[in-house]
Formats: sequence, C-alpha cells, structure tokens
Amino acid sequence: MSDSVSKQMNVDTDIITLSRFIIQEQQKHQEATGELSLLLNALQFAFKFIAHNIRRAELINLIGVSGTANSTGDVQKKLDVIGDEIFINAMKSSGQVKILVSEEQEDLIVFEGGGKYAVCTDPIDGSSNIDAGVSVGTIFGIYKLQQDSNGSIKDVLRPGTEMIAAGYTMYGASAHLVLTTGNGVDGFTLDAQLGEFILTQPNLRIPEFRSIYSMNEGNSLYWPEYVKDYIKDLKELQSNGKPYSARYVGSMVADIHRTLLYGGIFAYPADSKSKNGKLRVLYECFPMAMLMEQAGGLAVNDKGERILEKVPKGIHDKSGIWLGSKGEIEKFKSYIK
Ligand code: AHM
Ligand code: MG
Repeated sequence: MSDSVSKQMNVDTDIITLSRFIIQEQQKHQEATGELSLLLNALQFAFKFIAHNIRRAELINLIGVSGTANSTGDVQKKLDVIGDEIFINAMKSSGQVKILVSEEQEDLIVFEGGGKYAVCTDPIDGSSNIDAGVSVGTIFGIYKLQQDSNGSIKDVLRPGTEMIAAGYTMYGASAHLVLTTGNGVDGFTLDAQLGEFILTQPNLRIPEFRSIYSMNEGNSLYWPEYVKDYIKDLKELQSNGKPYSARYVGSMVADIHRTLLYGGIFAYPADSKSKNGKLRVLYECFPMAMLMEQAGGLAVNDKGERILEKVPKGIHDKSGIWLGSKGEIEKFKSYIK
C-alpha cells in the first residue's frame, strides 16, 4: 500500500510490535547473546495465553451464573492455578530459565538443563477481583544467575537493584504490558486479533506530583501514627484549594498502572503490631519499584529506605511499600519519625 493510500485508510503499516522492539533493543547491545530476547518472547507468549484464558473465564462464569451451562459439576480450575501452569511451562520450554519463583509455589523451582536467568512472578495478582471483571495482572522480575552459579536460592535472595528486567501485564478491557530492561519504561497494548503486543506508550514517565493517594484505608486501625497523620493531612485543603483524591482498585497492577500514568502515590504499609506488610518483595515490590524508578518515580519501604536496596531473606518475604511520583514520595518521607 502506498503511503498516501495507507494514510487515507488510516492504517499504520509500520507498527512496532514487542517482537520487533525486542530485536531492536538487542541490536543496540553488541555483546548481547539473544538469550534475554528468547526469554522475553517466552514471557509474551505466557501473557497472551493468560489473557486468552481470562477473557474465556469471564464468559464461562457469566454463562454459569445464568444457569444454562456449567451444570455438569465440573469444577473449573482456578485461574491462578492455570496462570501458574502456563507461566511455568512457558519458562521451562524457553530453555533460558534456571530458577523460577512463583507466588503459587511454596518452594523455588529449579529447571533441568541450561538457562542463565532467574524469574520471579506473581502469575495472577489480584485474583480475588476476577469474578467481578476487575483488572488483574502478571508481575515479573528477572535476574541473571550469579557468576559460576548452577542455580540456587542465592540467585534470587539479592537486592532488587540487581534485576535486569521487570514489568507487568494488566488484563482488563485489553492487555497492557509495561516493561523495563533498565533503560526506561515502555508500554505495549495487546491487539488480540493480530495476536501481537504493540508499542503504544514509549518512554513512559510518571508525573512528578499528583494529588491522588491509593491505599486500603480500611486498614488504618493498624497503621502507625505517622501514616495516620500523613493521610489526615492529605484530606486537608491543599495549595490548589482541594484535598487529595482517593483511588483504590485493590489489584496492585491496576493501581500501579494508574499511578504510573496519572501520578500520585500507592502504598501498602506494614501493620504497626506485626510489622508485616502484605505485598511480597520478590515478585510484587521489587518489579514495581524498578518500573517506578525507571519512569522517574520513587519506591521506598515504611522507613523511607529505597526498597530496591533491600535483600530478602526468604523467597516469599513481605514488606511495607510506598511508590509513585517523586514529589509525593518525598512528601510522605517528611512524615517518617
Ligand atoms: P494476591 O497476590 O493474593 O492477589 O494479593 C495481592 C493484592 C494486590 O493486588 C493488592 O494491592 C492487594 O492484594 C490488596 O489487598 P487488600 O484487599 O488487603 O487491600
Ligand atoms: Mg499478589
């Protein structure tokens, strides 16, 4: 199609797919072996496959509710189990992954054969929201095995600063993949008919300020005093003559996606008694923190320490976390005693 015809028909004939993006990124690094590209390709297949199952599940559930189907007594496999299986199979068959940590698996998985990478994932985060059709997502972080390692827990019990890539795919009206390989953040949207992720948000940057906070305020009873003080102040009139707005989906991927695009602050503090947060360090806090920093934002724990510098002691460790716009995190930090 000549240029003018494609313009007249409003068809972009030169779109950047994720596969093309991955090859272009690889070509920028002469020393690249192509192994990370193969891993990213296996990941994008897992995301497409999970997206497909989530779309189907919604329909199956709806038909089930109407009473016209699903009456055979067959128990549908829960979507988090399906997501986990899809993810494990995709990583195993890629030949690039040695270690896999999944929220759904108590122990880490060590694959036979080669593979230079360790992948940490929550295959379907926010799954309690699925039946209501609310967005859920897959979160992932990638480490390269340490030098001379044959693959062990030590390859993942490392600071988040050593991750080489991280991201999430949010499954909603369509699937959105947000990815960093340590060189900024790029957003892709799945064209389900084409079966390709298309680069739709190159070089995403989070706004420096935005008067939006995103927390489960139902937990405020358990918050330390300085957190209560901070939130109380957000509800006062600000310099723009309005208090902050509250936005909370209850799916980390959806709340982080909005925070990345619009700015603001997302937090899940640890409760003051147990000192335990809810969100997991390796496959929830670290990947989201890397994305935030790469987009120009910040990510800290309840003490205001840079979360990516923390070293988890166990693969399912939890932490309190605050992430979002640089100016909003700085403001929160000024309340820490
Ligand atoms: P999950 O991994 O069991 O799905 O839990 C993580 C989810 C996050 O997506 C979300 O930010 C948080 O739990 C919501 O928790 P709460 O319902 O306590 O507000
Ligand atoms: Mg989770």
